[in-house]
Amino acid sequence: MVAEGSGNIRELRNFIDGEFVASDKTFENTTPVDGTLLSHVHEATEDMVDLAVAAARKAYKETWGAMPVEERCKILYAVADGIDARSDEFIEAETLDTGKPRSLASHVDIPRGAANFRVFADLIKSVGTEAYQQDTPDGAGAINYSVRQPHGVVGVISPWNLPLLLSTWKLAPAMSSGNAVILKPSEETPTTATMLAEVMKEAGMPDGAFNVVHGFGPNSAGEFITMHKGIDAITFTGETTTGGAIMRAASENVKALSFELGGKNPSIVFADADFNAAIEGTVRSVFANCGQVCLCSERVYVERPIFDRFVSALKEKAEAMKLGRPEDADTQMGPLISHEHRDKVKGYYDLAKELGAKVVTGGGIPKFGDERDNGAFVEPTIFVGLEENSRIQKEEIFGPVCHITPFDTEEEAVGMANDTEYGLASTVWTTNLARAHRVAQNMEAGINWVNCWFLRDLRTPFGGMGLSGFGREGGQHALNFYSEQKNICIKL
Ligand code: NAD
Ligand code: 6OD
Repeated sequence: MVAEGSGNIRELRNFIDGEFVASDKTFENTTPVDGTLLSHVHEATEDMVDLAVAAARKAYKETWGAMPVEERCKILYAVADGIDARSDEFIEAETLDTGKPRSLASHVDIPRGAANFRVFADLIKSVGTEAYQQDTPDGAGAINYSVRQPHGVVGVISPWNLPLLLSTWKLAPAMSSGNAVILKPSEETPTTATMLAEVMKEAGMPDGAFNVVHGFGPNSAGEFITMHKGIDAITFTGETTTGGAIMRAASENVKALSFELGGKNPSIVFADADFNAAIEGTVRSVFANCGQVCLCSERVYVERPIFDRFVSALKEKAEAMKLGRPEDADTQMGPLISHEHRDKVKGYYDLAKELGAKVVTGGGIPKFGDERDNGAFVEPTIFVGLEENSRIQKEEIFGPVCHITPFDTEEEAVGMANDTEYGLASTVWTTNLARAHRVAQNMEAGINWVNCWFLRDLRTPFGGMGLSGFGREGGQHALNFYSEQKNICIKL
């Protein structure tokens, strides 16, 4: 179990067919706050993934998939209640694994983990299907109606930035639809997935309906899932290049795929915007979770009359930002997820300087003079002065950084915002109603905010275009992915 282990070091085992399963091979999970060892994680072997798939298939056929919807929902509500009941433990685990501030985990990550189960349990009870009356040449007519059938066994591969939020965002609709699941959490953040297994067991989840296998991508649990003949669909959130590798692997057995990938999201600020709201919103959209939210704005476009004022106000906010340990109440930004990721982000900071960017603030690694210097902290950073075709404006950095570009016309701003191969999210700040609608509708992105950022209604379509992926999560869109819709045609 999660709490087992010597001293404070936990042993995180796989969860297969209702049991916690150890492996001979383990890897270390450390916190990016100061490098302290948190746990030994038991890496699943290919045989273990086989066992998980067999257990999931059995649960799909005999228990979970065969259960009346009401009964299934009762268990899912119990899972949500179980997360809430252990909320403090979940918050602590998520903050240690990721380094994110406690205030963020307690307001966003963990409550959303519970909410995801409630929302999809509610939805599956009321979702409908299509029906059509059809004329036929003999005049008797026909009726067509469709029914939903779960895929069977779904592989869920999730990232490290919002571990519980993003895995449950997939697990809840997949499971409420009647699928059995195999979750592979990120190797960087294995704890809350293991705790979720404990919650599932306590909530009365039938053995095999929910499984967790730990490990990495290539030649490990991730690849064993994507190559497995017994897995019917794969839902993945992560980097675009990983999505490409998964797509190639899954093509062998032609699996249904849902991909939420990277972004290079624009934010457009017009001179008529509520200035303070635009600044506060941009502070969040650039720096939240240390910039490690796929929806973060890395490209900010500001109308020229307010450009200088905007840049200096954002600089002031960035410089006032309190970097620190997750548990400190005044911490606004934690570290990046790992030293490896910090090398990548710092590499982009250095590249920006080489390309001639003006560093408005940041660009380096902070010095604390305490154990945080062993962590993966990086400075919140703002650049100006780069060309739109520079790598800094084209590639996802996934850190607390933006480049700000001035613009003179709406057309120019929309053109620059849409000049990307990604298409995940956009944000527009304006008080002109007609412009708000016009610009938002002209954005080449799946999720578009006006005068807000990351305001979520879980019924709405969520997903990206281009390199940001395909398929839509959220509400009925998710239920459509996690089930096959079969048509029945009845000749009257
Ligand atoms: P990642 O692609 O490195 O890893 C995601 C998961 O895939 C991990 O569990 C990893 O072990 C697994 N994996 C890696 N290689 C694999 C392979 N070959 N086969 C099977 N599984 C494999 O992503 P990350 O670094 O964890 O997350 C950050 C990225 O995720 C960013 O690019 C970010 O934009 C993106 N993201 C997108 C969304 C969205 O909704 N669009 C949400 C969050 C994060
Ligand atoms: O809020 C959500 O449902 C969601 N999928 C958020 C994704 C954030 C990306 O890092």
